[in-house]
Amino acid sequence: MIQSSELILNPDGSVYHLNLKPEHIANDIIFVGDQNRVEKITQFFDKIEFSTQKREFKTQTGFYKGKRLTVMSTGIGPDNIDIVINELDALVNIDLETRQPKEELTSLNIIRIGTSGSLQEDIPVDSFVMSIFGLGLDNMLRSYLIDEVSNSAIEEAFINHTNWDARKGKPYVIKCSEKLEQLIESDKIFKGITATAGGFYGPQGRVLRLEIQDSELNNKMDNFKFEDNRITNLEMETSAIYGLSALLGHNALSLNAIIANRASGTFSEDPYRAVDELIKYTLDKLSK
Ligand code: R1P
Repeated sequence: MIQSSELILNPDGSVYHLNLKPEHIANDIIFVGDQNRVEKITQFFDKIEFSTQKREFKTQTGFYKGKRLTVMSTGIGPDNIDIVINELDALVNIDLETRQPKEELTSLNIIRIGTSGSLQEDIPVDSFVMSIFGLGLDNMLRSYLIDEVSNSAIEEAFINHTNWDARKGKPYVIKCSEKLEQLIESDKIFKGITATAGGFYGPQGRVLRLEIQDSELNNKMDNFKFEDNRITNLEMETSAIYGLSALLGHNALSLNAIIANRASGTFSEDPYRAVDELIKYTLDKLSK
């Protein structure tokens, strides 16, 4: 039995941070970072059957063209993803009454619709990127036993290429769900490795008033190649989503609207439009 200090439930039986009970979520779940983006998606729904919010975790479940979908904001960063995916998994794979893992497990389909900065000059602002791999620079996943799901060949190549300082922890690499990749891909979406940082400024090479440990890291990432894969973009959730999903048996895919190009120093003139386009594109593919 999982103790009440380990799997915390609210007085109404919902999971602690997400405020959700099992009947509140669909099998197909869209993650967004920003809580205001939830309604940008559900405005297109035929019907919304459930809404809740606690802290940055806002959830709405409803139907889009007859398909039941949940849209949920995760807030910013891999630490939040640890909360979101563990609690979602508990909703489907742990009996909350007996506090025992279920014998028959459910696989959720998780799709992130995020925003991100491109590292490649030829991946312009307002384009879309699908993350074939998540490259975690954040360490969160290293609290789990990840050897069976991580790609050590890409990890070692990246560590050597960047002369990575081991004091920052060991980067990890996890693949997306091939099933979701096939469902969503098209020739208008760039594909590549998405690097996930544990912060927005120093961890992504931004210098305001603090010197950073490796000022060349973004350039080194930008010219890293492993077979046909290059690092396309940098954000703060993908590798954590891929890692926990792979460990728990869920399918995950991360899509990002590119709103900044770090190589050319440009920022989208209308980042909301880029995100809206990605939302429409994804809903259309999911409802087919
Ligand atoms: C930083 O501004 C946030 O924006 C990006 C990053 O991953 C980070 O969460 O994604 P979202 O727009 O989905 O939050």
